[in-house]
Formats: sequence, structure tokens, C-alpha cells
Amino acid sequence: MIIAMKLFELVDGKTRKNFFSPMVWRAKFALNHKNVPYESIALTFTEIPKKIPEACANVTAPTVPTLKLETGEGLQASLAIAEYLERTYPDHPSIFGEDPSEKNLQKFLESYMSSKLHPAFQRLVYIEMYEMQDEENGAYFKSSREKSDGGKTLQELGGDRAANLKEVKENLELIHTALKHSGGYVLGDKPGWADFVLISALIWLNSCAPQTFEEAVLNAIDD
Ligand SMILES: N[C@@H](CCC(=O)N[C@@H](CS)C(=O)NCC(=O)O)C(=O)O
Repeated sequence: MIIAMKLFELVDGKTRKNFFSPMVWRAKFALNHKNVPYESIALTFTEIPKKIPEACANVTAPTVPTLKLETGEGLQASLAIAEYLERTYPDHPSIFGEDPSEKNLQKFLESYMSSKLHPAFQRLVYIEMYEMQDEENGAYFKSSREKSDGGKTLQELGGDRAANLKEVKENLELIHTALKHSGGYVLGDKPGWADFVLISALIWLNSCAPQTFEEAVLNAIDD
């Protein structure tokens, strides 16, 4: 089989084996759900600005995920990749559902999870994300994150662990209740975009800090 598309992904600098980026996982679930083959190209933070523009001339502000299409063009951002796959492979399993109102709801749930789970997850794993890196990537991660929030250290950016865990629990409870009554997946008996967004966030937390994942997610709610 000829694999025409390439997915640029993120790995840690120390082992190059930890694929922790939630945005990349969203794109991977979308590709796998559609049964679309792709070659994975694993990059560290500091390789992203060099390797992606080298491979895709149209990409000037590189991020992962980037999907290099058969045309050679680089397509950035998880949602844009999912929408492209849905348009291009209409006969493969649907990501957003047949009905436009379902797509709307899937995207609303993406916003919910991005705004209610991601910030606390990020605060819980700043230090681990730093410790997963080699020297060059660690220095990049630390300086870029500290610069982006008014010069706070990674430790300060992490904030209060107990408050972060409380925030995760409160927001997970709503998702937990929805899942309990939905038939297995967020919107029923078939997986879709909202499920990919949720599981990708959980993979992120677990890949960076398995013990925190256990405490914040697995043991957060009684069942
Ligand atoms: N909205 C984009 C976000 C892409 C993004 O921010 N990706 C991060 C990794 S999760 C990145 O490329 N970071 C590069 C960096 O921090 O230098 C998406 O959904 O894909």
C-alpha cells in the first residue's frame, strides 16, 4: 500500500517515544476512525519550526498536528484536519455525524473540553512536560511558556495542585454523567469528534503524569 499522507506529530526530547500532544491525538483519532493511512513523522518542539516548512512550503507558522496532503500542501490544526477528512472521505465512518446539528454539538463539546479541562490539565503537567525533554527542548519549553505568561516560572504557572484537581473533578463530573446515560460514547453509541477530543485530553494527562491521571481522573469519581 502506498501511504501518501504524512502526519507531523510531537514527541518528547528525552526518549522520542512519548506522543503526548492532545491536538495531535485528535487528528490521529480522526484519521484512524476514517481508516485513512498516513505516515507518522515524530518531531520534538525545536524540530517543528525547521522540519515542517521544509516539507510543506505553504506552512509559515508551523504547529503540530500538520497533515501533509497528497498535493504536498500542509494542513494545520486538528479541527481543520478532521473537517478535511470528513469532506474528502464522505463514505468512510463519519466524524461529526450526518446531521448538521450533531456537528454543532460535537464542536460545542470540543469547546467545553478545551476550556474546562485543558487549562487545569496543563497546569498539572507543566513540570512533567519540562522533565520529559532533553536539554535543548527543555530550555525551549521553559522559556516559551514562562515568556507567554508574564515571566512566571513553570512552578508558578502550575498553581495550586489541590485547586487544579478540584477543577478537573467538577468538570469531569458533568462529562461522566453524560457518558453514563449516552450509550457508551458522548453522543450515543458511535464515537465522534467529542470522544476524540475527550480521550486525547486524557491521553495527554496520562502520558505526562500517570499518577496524576490516576488521582485526577480514574479515582476522581466513585465508580
Ligand atoms: N489549534 C491547533 C493548535 C496546535 C498547537 O498549538 N499545537 C501545539 C502542540 S499541542 C504546538 O504545535 N506547539 C508548538 C510549540 O509550542 O512550540 C490544533 O488544534 O491543532
